[in-house]
Amino acid sequence: MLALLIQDPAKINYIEKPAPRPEVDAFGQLEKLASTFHDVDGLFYFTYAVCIFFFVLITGVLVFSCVKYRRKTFDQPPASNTTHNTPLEVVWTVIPLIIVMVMFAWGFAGSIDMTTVPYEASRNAYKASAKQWNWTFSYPNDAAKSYNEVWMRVGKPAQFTLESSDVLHAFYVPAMRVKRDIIPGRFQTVWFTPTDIGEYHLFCAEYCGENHSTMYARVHVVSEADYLKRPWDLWEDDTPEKAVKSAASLYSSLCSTCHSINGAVGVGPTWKGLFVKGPDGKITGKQRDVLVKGEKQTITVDDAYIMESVRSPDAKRAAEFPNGGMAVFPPDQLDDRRLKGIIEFMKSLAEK
Ligand code: HEC
Ligand SMILES: [Cu+2]
Repeated sequence: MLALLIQDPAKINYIEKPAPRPEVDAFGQLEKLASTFHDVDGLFYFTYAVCIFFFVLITGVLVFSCVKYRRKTFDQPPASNTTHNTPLEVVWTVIPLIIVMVMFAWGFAGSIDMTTVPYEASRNAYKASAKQWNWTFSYPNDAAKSYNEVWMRVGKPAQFTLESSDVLHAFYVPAMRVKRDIIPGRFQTVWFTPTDIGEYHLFCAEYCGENHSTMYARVHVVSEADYLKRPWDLWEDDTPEKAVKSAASLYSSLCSTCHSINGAVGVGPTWKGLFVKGPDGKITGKQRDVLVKGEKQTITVDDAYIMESVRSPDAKRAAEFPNGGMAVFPPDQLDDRRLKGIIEFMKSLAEK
């Protein structure tokens, strides 16, 4: 697993195994529906059929007329002097109007459905926090968190409260037919009932900066029995070695978009060489220039400095990054236990 990280840690959001290829529906146009929102598919195919029908009709008449009524000689008189045909004009205005009104009513009903959270879903409420460039999920009636992965019970309506701590993002799970913009400073909600056990894609569907394309998460829909095993809680009963491993995967979910571990400078400083191993095997922090309110100081990297860099990054900025840009992680997004795990992971990178 670490080998994978070392290959290209700066760019790739660590993914343990490749994402499953989505199954498609009978017409091969949409991901196979895995929620109760059938309406979306009905409306999509209706619109699609209408478009194809009129495309063929209009282009057909156009091509036919171009060929049949083309000018064959220079002095040929016009084929027709007709300028108006009121009945025909009424027909081609009223028929499209009716079709568009059907689409509107269908779509409006669907959008009301999607934004009116039923009581049962509101009792099974998740939170999805988006930030550049990762997702943090909290579980219904549970203090647990997971990153870039979320587990849900099959057949149980669920609500997601969406929030962003930086810029616009969008919550998009194609197989569930839900998509909702996430607006900083506002809570948005979506709900859906997953109907099939499986693994589904969750994308950020609003361009949100350099690593938008890696802002991807997975939705695991599992049985009640599997859910009760709390598959998201990697950190329960961890040994120190396992904690470093879990921290490595946290690193790739939360930090790798900006921090490399191979020396490459990214959006933020590399973690390589933050800690060094002395000849006696003792691990110590390196000397580092920081800016405190714009004043340069030299400090020794230690646990407290790392904690501070994550909780209030602007207190001491790495001197090469005078403009900051570190993502703040308050304790409700990354608790002390996990943060300490990440510090152990940083120390595990120390070389002689
Ligand atoms: C959006 C990009 C971004 C993300 C994501 C990010 N950081 Fe940073 N980080 C920065 C930048 C930029 C700096 C340099 C400015 C500063 O020191 O405030 C920085 C600085 C740091 C420093 C100080 C490093 C040094 O060399 O002194 C630490 C420690 C740190 N980040 C830890 C983390 C951890 C842990 C995570 C993941 C939980 C994380 N960062 C996620 C951008 C990011
Ligand atoms: Cu995005």
